[in-house]
Amino acid sequence: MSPMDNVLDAAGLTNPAVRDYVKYWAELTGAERIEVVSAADDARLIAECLEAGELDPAGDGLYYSRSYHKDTARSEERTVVATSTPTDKGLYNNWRDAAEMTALQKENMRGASAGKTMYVIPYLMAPPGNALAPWATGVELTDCRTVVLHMIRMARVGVEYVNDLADPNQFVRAVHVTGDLENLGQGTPEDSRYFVTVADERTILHYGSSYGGNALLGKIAHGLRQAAYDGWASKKFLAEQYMLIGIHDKETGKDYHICGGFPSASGKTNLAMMLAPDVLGDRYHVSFYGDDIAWLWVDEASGKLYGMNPEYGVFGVAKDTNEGTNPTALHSIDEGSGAIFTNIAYNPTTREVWWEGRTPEPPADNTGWLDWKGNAISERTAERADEPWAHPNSRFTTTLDNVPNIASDYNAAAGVPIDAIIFGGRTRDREPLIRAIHDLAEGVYDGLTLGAEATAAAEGKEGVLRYDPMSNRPFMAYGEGDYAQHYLDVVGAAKDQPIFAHVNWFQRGEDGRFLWPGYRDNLRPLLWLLQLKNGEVKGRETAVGIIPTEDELHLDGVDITPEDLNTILTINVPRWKQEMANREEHLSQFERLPEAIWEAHRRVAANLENEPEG
Ligand code: OXD
Ligand code: MN
Repeated sequence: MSPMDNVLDAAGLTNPAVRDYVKYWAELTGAERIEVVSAADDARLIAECLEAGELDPAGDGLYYSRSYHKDTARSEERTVVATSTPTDKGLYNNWRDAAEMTALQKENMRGASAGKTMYVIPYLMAPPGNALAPWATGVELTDCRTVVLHMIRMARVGVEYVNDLADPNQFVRAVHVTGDLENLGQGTPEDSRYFVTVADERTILHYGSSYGGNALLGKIAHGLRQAAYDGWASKKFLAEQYMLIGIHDKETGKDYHICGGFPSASGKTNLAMMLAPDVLGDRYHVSFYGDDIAWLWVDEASGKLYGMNPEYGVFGVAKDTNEGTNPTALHSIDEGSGAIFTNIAYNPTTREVWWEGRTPEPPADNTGWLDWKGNAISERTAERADEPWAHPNSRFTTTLDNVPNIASDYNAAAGVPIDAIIFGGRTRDREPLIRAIHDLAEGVYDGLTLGAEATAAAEGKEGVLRYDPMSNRPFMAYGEGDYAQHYLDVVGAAKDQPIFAHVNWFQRGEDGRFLWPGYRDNLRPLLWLLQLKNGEVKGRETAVGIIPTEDELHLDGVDITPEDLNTILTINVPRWKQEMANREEHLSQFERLPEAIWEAHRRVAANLENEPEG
């Protein structure tokens, strides 16, 4: 019996296919020892990280870490989806050949964990017992201890999730090797990092980062890219970068569930964690299921569309999180929550943390404060005085249980029936507050033409969208045309169709101010949408969908002028016509785009031609 067998036996890891996989990669990466982890190891691993200086204490039951300064975000250019089928190439998935990328990654990883421990993390990206659990099972191998702690917060972790699989081979093989971060040429022509999902082999090989988005392989690489591919290959499900919420109507006793996609920086986490506005709180309760990923499938027994959040935690952006924007998030990282902060500002003396937008001004007395790179704020030179204290992509990691309004059934095997699917971007002048979409094909069409306005000068012309189809641009696993067909097939098979809508909380006035107050008030247009679906309101038909009349929205307590309200409930026809030409160009890039999507596009274009301008 080898020493490695002894470790696997002691950990109770019995699945023979998992054992072979662990041995293969331990040998290839040259790890000095292996350790199989489960959620119960959290406290011990925290203590080890504190001792080793990989974490610092940030209050009672709160922890702080700093990543290497060139390793603070996902790298889209270095992320590829590899398969053996060239027709899997899409516009956005950076398709590469599987054999070529596997060979390259093996060379990168060979011996790269020498002297280190390789942690074995068996995980499940689903509520236990869920219909999609066979696609949600994986084993991450990592040579980074803090990655283990993040994974324990973001996924269900333990050998029980892999030991008794119906097919012992049906698990995602997810290998993470950090590499020598100081010598990887990040962002230069010599960049040697690669983040590869070998989708048709269900193998993830990530090399060259310990930042969460590149290193927590259950989340984005498995939960989005691999799962999107699996959902398509099995014809069974969709994996989407969606938030998922529940709305309980205390008067009627009914429960509703809404999921939806938003490109980054469009307030998805804030929406997911929203509470009802005070004046509506007696009637409605909003509950949180997830802020980033939803898998959708048709339940065989009821024929209804169901959804669930495969994650077990939140990997949230800290910037601008405060009592006004997202009190729920703040309470999910209270003392005792076990939350881990990454790359915010930290005061080792007082153990306090701070990030831009946490309070309007940074702490007045900057004594002892260190910025995200670990440099003393008080010693900054004049020209560096305005640099942010925290990295703009600094994060907090906390489990779902810590979110105060977590849905009571978030962990239920069944998932929840989906009533509505919404898309929303950050659009300054064209998209109304909400427009309900007529049917599935128009819904998918709307998702495919989702985007965020170019902000940085280099990124494009003012008012021109950087398209981000379904908010999945960085996570597309196969061709966009095939993706659209698969979406039509999965949702189209549901007995009750969800209602689709496009929302926009970000219209601005001439002076740049936001016209709609947003945050908790965003519940109001969503309630209208559910009423529309129930036939309780009619709305007003426009060329691009149905929008609420002013008296149909519950507006008690909303701070908005009649003029601004009128603007956000009106369609700007000339701007829409302009946008249609951009959309045509955008969609033409997708191979095998279903005719139903082109028909939806032409229908909307023809409607706009017939709409009076004004
Ligand atoms: C992302 C994330 O990068 O959710 O989209 O972290
Ligand atoms: Mn995300």
